[in-house]
Amino acid sequence: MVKIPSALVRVPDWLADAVNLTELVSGSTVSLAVTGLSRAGKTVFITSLIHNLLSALHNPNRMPLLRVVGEGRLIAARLDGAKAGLLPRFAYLSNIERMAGTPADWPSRTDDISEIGLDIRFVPSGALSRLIGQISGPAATLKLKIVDYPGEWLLDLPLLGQSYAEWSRATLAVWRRGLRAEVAHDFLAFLADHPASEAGSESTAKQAHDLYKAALFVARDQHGLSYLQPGRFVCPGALGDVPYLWFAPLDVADGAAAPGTLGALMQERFEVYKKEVVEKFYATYFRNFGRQIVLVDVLGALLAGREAFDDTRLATEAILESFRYGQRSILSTLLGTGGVEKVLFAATKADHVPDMQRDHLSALLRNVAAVPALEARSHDADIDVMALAAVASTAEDTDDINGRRVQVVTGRRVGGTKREIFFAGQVPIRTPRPDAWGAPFVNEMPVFEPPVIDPAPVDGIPHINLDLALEYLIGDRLR
Ligand SMILES: Nc1nc2c(ncn2[C@@H]2O[C@H](COP(=O)(O)OP(=O)(O)O)[C@@H](O)[C@H]2O)c(=O)[nH]1
Ligand SMILES: [Mg+2]
Repeated sequence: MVKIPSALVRVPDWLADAVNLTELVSGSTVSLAVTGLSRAGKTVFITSLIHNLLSALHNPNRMPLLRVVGEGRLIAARLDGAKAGLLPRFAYLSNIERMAGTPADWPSRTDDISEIGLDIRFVPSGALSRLIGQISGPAATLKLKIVDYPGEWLLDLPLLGQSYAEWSRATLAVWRRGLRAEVAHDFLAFLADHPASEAGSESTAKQAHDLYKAALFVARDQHGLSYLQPGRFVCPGALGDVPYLWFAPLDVADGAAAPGTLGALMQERFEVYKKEVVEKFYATYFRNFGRQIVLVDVLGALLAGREAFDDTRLATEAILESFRYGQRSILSTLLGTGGVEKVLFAATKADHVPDMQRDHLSALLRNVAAVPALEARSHDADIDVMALAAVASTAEDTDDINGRRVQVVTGRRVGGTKREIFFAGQVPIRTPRPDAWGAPFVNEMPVFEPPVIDPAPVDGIPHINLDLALEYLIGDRLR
């Protein structure tokens, strides 16, 4: 068990004294939601973000581009106490223990929403006179609420605008093509034997649901596919195994299915799912997440090959829809006066490519998400794109490959004994053309172990652009 000191951070004495005399608690709060498809790096991102903020007073050199740190205005950062929160608490302490442990490892897999709060005390920028290094006004406290939720849930937004027949048609069209048709073989065969017009029995519906869900999991876990609907079938969260979840797409005609049929049962469940799950998520949670970061493992998708990459592109486009509400009346109605002010799309795990390739990675994500086309729309959230690594696990090096000197990264695999070279090839700045895919140079991203980490919040964790991302997301609230 790692001991974390209770006095997490120490304030320079002159600053503490000055602040105590004049402090006003402003009570300002900002919600930062961290999302992305499974394995994109949400848990690691939040753990590193918290650890680096808690450590920033001791080691400001980790986060210089977060201006409150770079300008020396941070007074204290601490985790808020246990509360009667509505959401499970994000497991920061056990995650950091794992990453700082011997042997070092990554946090275990999670697939539900969770939350954690951080109080950041700082000197507002106008209140610090740089010349004399004194505070001339009250300090402020920003309550940062960080929420981790599965990006898969955002893939359900399009369902709200679709009838069961429309959704079924669109979904089955996707599942009857290419690799997916093989993956869904058993489900598709079951559909052939059970038309929507047969009597709606509980066991047939459940069987169809189970077969469909099994196909979703095989597509995700064995083929790296990610455009998988409905999102709660793969990431149920705390929903439990409730009957309204037991549906699946069927070949149905438009309009209401005849009462008592399998089609009618499925249709009814689909509508309950939309109301109880999708609408509630947007109206209860999403609307309060003013700032959001969407993590996308573009590099992993690129290395996994064309089919996985195309699927990541589809999923990313679908996720983006949740941040465009100018014209989307369904979303505007659900969000009311709430809504997202800023969203950052971040290409994660950028420590797997050398420095000079990282701009390519963000350009690729910009292209994949079609962000240039979005920037002109005034009603949308403010959107930006960057490449980052929440935990930099590699070092830069050069190597001779096919007689050419190339930049590579090196790291030690989890469980490995010696450092290895990793060269991902040239990262393209846009989606590769169909004929450009060929055989991938490597087809898997190595899992390098985290760097050496002090479990106490003093030194922080090496990262790439984590401070820049935070400055974009919440910097304005720390001025
Ligand atoms: N090298 C490196 N690996 C990362 C980083 N972020 C995530 N990973 C890897 O990706 C895996 C999944 O990350 P995790 O945060 O659990 O993803 P989540 O499902 O989105 O919460 C981790 O176990 C790590 O192996 C990073 O910044 N650098
Ligand atoms: Mg997670």
